Amino acid sequence: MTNNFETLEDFLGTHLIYTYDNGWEYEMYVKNENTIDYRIHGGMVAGRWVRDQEANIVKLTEGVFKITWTEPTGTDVALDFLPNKQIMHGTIFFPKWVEEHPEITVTYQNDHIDLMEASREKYDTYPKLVVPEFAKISYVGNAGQNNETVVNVAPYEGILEDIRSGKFFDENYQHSK
Ligand code: FER
Repeated sequence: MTNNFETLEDFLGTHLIYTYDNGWEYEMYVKNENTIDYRIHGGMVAGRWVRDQEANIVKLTEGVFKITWTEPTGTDVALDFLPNKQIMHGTIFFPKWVEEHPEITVTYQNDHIDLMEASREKYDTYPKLVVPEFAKISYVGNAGQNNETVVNVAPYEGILEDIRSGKFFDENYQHSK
């Protein structure tokens, strides 16, 4: 794995897989300076995947990067990545309704934005479920910015093994559906 991240430019275009200490497994693609794509592979909302989520992405200091955003579901997320050390820390702030009805959010969210916004009005927000966890980064790939093929299929059994073993992407970091 690469361990020479310094500037924000180094971090943009990076594709990461990590496992939180509570066992939840996530995949993040830092698409460009204000956009992320991701898939969720384990945990409360495993199976959920999202493209083109707007996010705030900054360098805190050399090799340390922070990504923060709020979801159409009302879930808020704050993530700190130390890719040179293969660790990150994330805090997820779930509204009460996602904890009670996680299955509503387990989908390709982009096709169901209206349902997410309706659900966050219909169900309870409070008390929120706060999940702060460290994670170990198991994969770092240099996908380049605005690569539309990194997150272009739903998560399936074995996809992370396919990615980590090098089967998923071709030599130009392209995945054909
Ligand atoms: C992460 C933690 C939470 C992450 C995404 C989320 C891609 C999103 C949670 C949600 O939308 O419910 O590390 O990385």
